[in-house]
Amino acid sequence: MSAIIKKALARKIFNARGEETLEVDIITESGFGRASAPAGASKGKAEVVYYPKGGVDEAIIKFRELVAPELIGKDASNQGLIDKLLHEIDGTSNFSNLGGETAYATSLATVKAASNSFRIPLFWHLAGYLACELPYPLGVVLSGGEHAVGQVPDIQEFLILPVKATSFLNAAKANILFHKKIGILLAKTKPDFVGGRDDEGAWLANITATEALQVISAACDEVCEQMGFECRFGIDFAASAIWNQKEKRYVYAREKKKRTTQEQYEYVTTLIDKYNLIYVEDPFHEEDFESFAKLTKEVGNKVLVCGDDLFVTNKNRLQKGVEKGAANSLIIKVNQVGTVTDAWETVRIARDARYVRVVSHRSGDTNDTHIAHLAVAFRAPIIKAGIVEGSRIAKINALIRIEETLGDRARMIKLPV
Ligand code: 2PG
Ligand code: MG
Repeated sequence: MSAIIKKALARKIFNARGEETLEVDIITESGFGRASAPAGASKGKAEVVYYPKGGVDEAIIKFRELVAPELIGKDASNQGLIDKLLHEIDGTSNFSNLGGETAYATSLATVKAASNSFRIPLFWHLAGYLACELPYPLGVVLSGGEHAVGQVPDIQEFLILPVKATSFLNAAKANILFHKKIGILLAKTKPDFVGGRDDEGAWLANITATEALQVISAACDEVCEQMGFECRFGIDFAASAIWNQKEKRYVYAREKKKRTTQEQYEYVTTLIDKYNLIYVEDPFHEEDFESFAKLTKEVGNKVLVCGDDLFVTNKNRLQKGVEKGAANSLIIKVNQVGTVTDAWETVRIARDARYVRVVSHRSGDTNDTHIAHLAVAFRAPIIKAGIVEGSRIAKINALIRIEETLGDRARMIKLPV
């Protein structure tokens, strides 16, 4: 069996939002790997640049002219070398030449080609036989902010976490039940609810954040009762999207309210207490490490305070966070940094600092399933992958298959809160 690369192809495809994206095929002497790049809607400022100026078309030309010839003859199982090569060809600090999405699709397609060449699952190729722990699925049930239009909550995501599920299959069942119940409750209580959903399959409804949390609270009790184990819920504030730097206020347009940093802090802690939230993502904007640190100090023993736009999977930003005590959890989105190796270096720092890793999809995702494998390989306690939409369920089903592959050795990873 050989993982020597014979051919490398790139093409334009579409993500589930209908946006153009890039797909890469890597063909080795004994195998094949394919990966496509997902896209964010609410992006962190410090993410790598997705595409060169000419978009996907220019990225494909650059791939064919600059990347593919360099890949031929290289060993796909030497991921470090491939990712280093991508950085060298690009020559910038943020992949603005090749495009971060090219780096991403190439890096992932290569690692998949290597695992396929050796006929072993991707997670196994990355982490070895001992990787046997499954993440808890964090699923968005209601949506707002930049993931929606119209009279929706200002908060971007309301998410469920089935914290005491004993298998991944049961955890996924709980999330699906939760999603269904929310839909039924909304249909009963909101005459104008027509069953709309966002890109991630979460419900869209003309409600306030308070109403959303009340509906979720009621559904949560029912799901816990029916499934026989504890489920909790949380929020992605995506606060950078509502932060107005000029006014130094968080602008809640629907609520017609502007909050200072102190008021935002009080709002977040009030919601944590009132609804017993287990998870808060990006409660403050991406440069406010201090408020993250203050909140972590106050609630970090019982709540996951997660940085997404704050860290953008970047090891230097995470290192700064660790030094300041900002957050106790972080989102891992490989396309925020470009390559598997870059993401892995950040994961390593997070593990050493005991930050809870949350491997995550993007709102504009494809039906690629590799993040399911990355979550197991990175020993991430949580995967954020949505619940029911096509490209979301693809990832959930991939984890169900991994659980089956692991058989008796499979177990849910321990959550620290
Ligand atoms: C987020 C993600 C995923 P986007 O903010 O966590 O839900 O959104 O991919 O649009 O950045
Ligand atoms: Mg987020």
